[in-house]
Formats: sequence, structure tokens, C-alpha cells
Amino acid sequence: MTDTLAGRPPIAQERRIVTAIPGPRSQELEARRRAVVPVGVSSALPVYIDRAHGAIVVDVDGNQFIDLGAGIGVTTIGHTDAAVVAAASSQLADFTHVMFTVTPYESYVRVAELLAEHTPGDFAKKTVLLNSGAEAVENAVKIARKHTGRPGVAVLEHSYHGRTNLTMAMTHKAMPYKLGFGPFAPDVHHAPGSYPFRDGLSGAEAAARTIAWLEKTVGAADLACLVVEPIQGEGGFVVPADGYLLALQEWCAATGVVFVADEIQSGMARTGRYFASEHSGLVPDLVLSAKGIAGGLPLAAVTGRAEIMDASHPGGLGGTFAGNPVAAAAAVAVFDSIRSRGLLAEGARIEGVLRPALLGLQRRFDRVGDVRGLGAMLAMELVTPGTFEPDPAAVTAVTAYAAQHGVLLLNAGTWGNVIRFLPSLAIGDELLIEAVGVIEEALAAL
Ligand code: PLZ
Repeated sequence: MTDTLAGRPPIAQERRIVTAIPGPRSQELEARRRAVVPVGVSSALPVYIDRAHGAIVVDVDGNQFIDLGAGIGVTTIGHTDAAVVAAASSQLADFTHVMFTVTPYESYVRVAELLAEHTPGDFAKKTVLLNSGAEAVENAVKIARKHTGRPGVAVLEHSYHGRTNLTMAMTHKAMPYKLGFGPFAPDVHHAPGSYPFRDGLSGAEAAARTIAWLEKTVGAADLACLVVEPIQGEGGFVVPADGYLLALQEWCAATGVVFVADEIQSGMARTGRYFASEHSGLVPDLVLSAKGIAGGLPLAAVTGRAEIMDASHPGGLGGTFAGNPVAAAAAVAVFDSIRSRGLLAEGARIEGVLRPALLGLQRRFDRVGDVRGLGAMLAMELVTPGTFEPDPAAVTAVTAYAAQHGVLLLNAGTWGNVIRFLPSLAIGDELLIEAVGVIEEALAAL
């Protein structure tokens, strides 16, 4: 554990609640926030964060939470990871911005090399860097349209792809993401997907349904791309049935539809591989990264087959802050850390501790309908006992109880009835077990 730059004492990797939650200082800040931040920007837990390290966040009242969310899967290698702090700090002192499309710099190129090396597929690849996940999705669509000369965009039910106009159109859930924010970008088609717990279909059956739906209602010849999350994130950590995504990829290859894997939440060592696509043998035409790629700094990427990526004319892709040098330096440090510290093994370690613990909860509580996920991306879906009826109220109660007891827990799912676990890879086994113990108490108290 290193000291922070400010020379403050290191943060012990332990849970500690010393005030009511939220504490008095957080409540003061919340009152100031209400005056100046619109209600549209809400916070899952209004404790104001002072600092963080590893798998612990510390609020302004001195409470320490076990962080099972990592800022929605962003600080994947841990909060204030020493290598990331050092790389970003050093770049900060050298230069913070020149704009790659005005005068370039090495770290952008290095990130592109690393992504070419670590995304699936043994062929020439190129990368454009952006600021946010939504912007990566937008650029993938631009590139696929330019490459194919076709307009249509296909996505799956329960998808989440962002909050910009085009990506709202590509996101499945109306509340809170879309309601009243339309009209949306046209020519976006939501096909039925694969949700084994709810549809009971095999991968082959679900793929046949998706493909038939797309062929009947759109037609492959009008589709530029099919964008899928290898594991659906906001949709509830839905892992499609075996063979489903591979069948879609084959259909795309046969019909000239660009197959895009949105790995913004599932990528970058989250599931024990660099990209979740690898678990199912996928070789997407384009892979989207963001979130965990730069250790908490804003950076996103579209990486893909060189001939597709090169479809755009010079000057067609870019953005002022896109590929910011501080964020790019942090991304290089994240890649180096994953390799030099063997962090790909951590996803399997976390799954090895967490999955049996969650299955234990499922045996004890019949409202735990499903336990699923991969690596450090696991979830449980809560239902009314003995049914498939979603129980979002139970999730709200469990996450509220957990917060009061020092565990930061996120929900997910189209019905809001999924508890998701996406801790940083830095979390120790003891903290994981302790956190599950708190969740067990919460379930027992329902
Ligand atoms: N694609 C698969 O998970 C972001 C959003 C949380 P941005 N998911 C968390 C929220 O409430 O805004 C996400 C994702 C997948 C795209 C995105 C969008 O990434 O960086 O938030 O734009």
C-alpha cells in the first residue's frame, strides 16, 4: 500500500462505519448539491467520497466502504493503483493536452498497439480513441455505416449502450434512460436476445429467433452492424446461452453485417480474460472498450479490422479530448500492470470465492432466482419466491442495508431486480466474504 501523493496515511483495506449513513458532512454537501446540481443527475448512495484505495472507498465522514461496484466497473485494477497514479502524474507534469489530430504523441499509438495485441483476432487492427463509452459506440456505428454503405443498426433486448441520442436509441430500457428524451435516432432495431434464466432457450434456438427477427423485420442488406454486449451489463449481467453469440457472429460474417462487441463493461480483465468475447471464442469485427481501460481516467476505444477502421476518410474521426495524453498514459500503465502482475488470474480467483458464496445464498433464500456471470462480473437476480416475478423492492432493501453496513453494492437489470458484483481485482478474499456476510444478513432481514 502506498501513501497518497498528498502524503496522507495509507487506507487500510477494511470496512469501518463511524457515523450514520450518510454522515453529517455528506449531508451538508448533499444540501449544497441540491441547490446547484439537477435532480436528473442522481447518486445511488449520497456519501461524498474523500479518497479511495484498492477495494475501499472512504467518505468525508471517515466511513470506509467495501466497494463492490468500482464506479461501475472502472477502477478494475483498484482505486489509486500506484502504477496508474505514477503514470498519470508524470504525464500531467509533461503536457496535458495538445490534441492528437493537431499534433500527435506516443501514448495514443501505444494504446492502439496494446489494443491490437490484446483484442481477439489475429489480423491487422486499428484503434480510434474517444472519451466515453457512448462515444465509442457512436464511432463504431459511424465506421460500420461508412464501411458497408448501409444505414441500419441492430441491438438486443436488455442492451445498454449509452445516453447520447444515438446510444439512447440503442439502449433498451426506457426508465431512466430514455423517457421523454426523444425523438431518437432512426434505423435502430431491438431484436430478441438470449436470457437463459427467463427464456429457457438454447443458444441455437435463441440465435435462430434473433436472426429470423432481423431478417423479417429489417433485412441483413440494410444492416450496417449488430452491436452486442458479450455479457449484458446494465441489463443485469445476462450471460447468453452457449453458442448464441457465435451463431450471430457467423450470420454477420455471411451477410456482411459488421459484428461489434460492446466490451465497455465486460472488457479489460474484468472476467479473467482481456475481453469477455474470448470466453465464447468470438472474434468481433470491432471491439469497444472504455471504463476499466484507463484506471479511472476517461478513455474509450474502437478497435477493429484495419480494412473496416480505415473506411473513414481522413479527418472523419476525432474529438478535442479524445485520447487525452494523461488518460492514455494511465491506460498504458493498466495494460502493463495486468501483464506484469498477472491480473488476469484475479477474475478467476474472485469468481472462485464469490460464486460459491452466492450459490450458498441461493440455497438459503428462495428469492434468489439466478446466480450468473463470469470472473469479477457476477450477479444474482431476485424474484418473488417460487416465481419468475422480478422483485426490485428486495434489491432496493438489500442495497440500502448493505450501504448502512459499509458495503457499496449496485443494482442492475431491466426490472431493477438484479444485484451485481463488479469489485476491483484488488479486492481480497476476506473482504469479499465479509461483504457477502452483510448481504446474507440483509436477505435474512427482508
Ligand atoms: N456500453 C456496455 O456498460 C456504461 C452507465 C451508467 P459511458 N454503463 C454504465 C450510467 O448510469 O450512466 C456503458 C456500458 C456499455 C456503453 C456504456 C456507455 O459508457 O462511458 O457511460 O458513455
